[in-house]
Amino acid sequence: MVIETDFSVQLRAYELMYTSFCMANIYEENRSVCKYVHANARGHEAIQLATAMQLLPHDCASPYYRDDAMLLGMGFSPYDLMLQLLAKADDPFSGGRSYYCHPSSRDPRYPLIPHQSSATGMQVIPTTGMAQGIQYKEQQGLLPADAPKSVVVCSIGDNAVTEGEVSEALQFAALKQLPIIYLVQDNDWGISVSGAEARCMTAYFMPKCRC
Ligand SMILES: Cc1ncc(C[n+]2csc(CCOP(=O)(O)OP(=O)(O)O)c2C)c(N)n1
Ligand SMILES: [Mg+2]
Repeated sequence: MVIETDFSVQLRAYELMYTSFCMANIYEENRSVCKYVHANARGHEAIQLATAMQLLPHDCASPYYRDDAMLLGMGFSPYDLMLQLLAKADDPFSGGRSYYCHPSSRDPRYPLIPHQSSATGMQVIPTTGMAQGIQYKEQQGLLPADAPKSVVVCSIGDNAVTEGEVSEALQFAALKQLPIIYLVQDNDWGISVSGAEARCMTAYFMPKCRC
């Protein structure tokens, strides 16, 4: 019996987890240089990399404001990310005009990333719209016959999920069965709001299974 021993994917993931960890430490040690508000993937590295390493250039993604490990997993370099941190003109996302980890990209080497706002939850409706656009093109036969299927990933935190517009987007995506994955990173906190406070209501409902 031959046992597969190709650990290249795991090694790459581990390398990127460690890179992300080191970047967070460097930022912390250089607070006087990294003056602006910035968040990082600390504690969230594994889920972000597991997601990013599945994405292909014809997919779309809205990374959350702490998803720098996800950006590393897509193929962006630490240098690329730090250009935005330090508001440099060569920043590949916004030419130094946005906060750290607020990506936007039409670079054909990576998934398509729409502009990311600092207002949490605001990414959800536009990103759901991208999935609707993909579905529309498929249904209308507007894509080449051999075009690969695209998926959209919308990343968000447990607290931003409580925002009203997020409910609207989830409802619409379920109704239309859109090709979108909502990745909720649940760390039980939204700055100072605990999970117990944010999720105090019990008015859940079970949607009918459409499978
Ligand atoms: C609309 C809006 N309200 C408040 C804020 C301030 N804010 C920034 S991050 C954050 C917490 C978000 O919590 P969560 O979605 O759980 O993300 P986490 O930081 O825990 O990953 C808040 C309230 C904001 N950026 N936008
Ligand atoms: Mg949270």
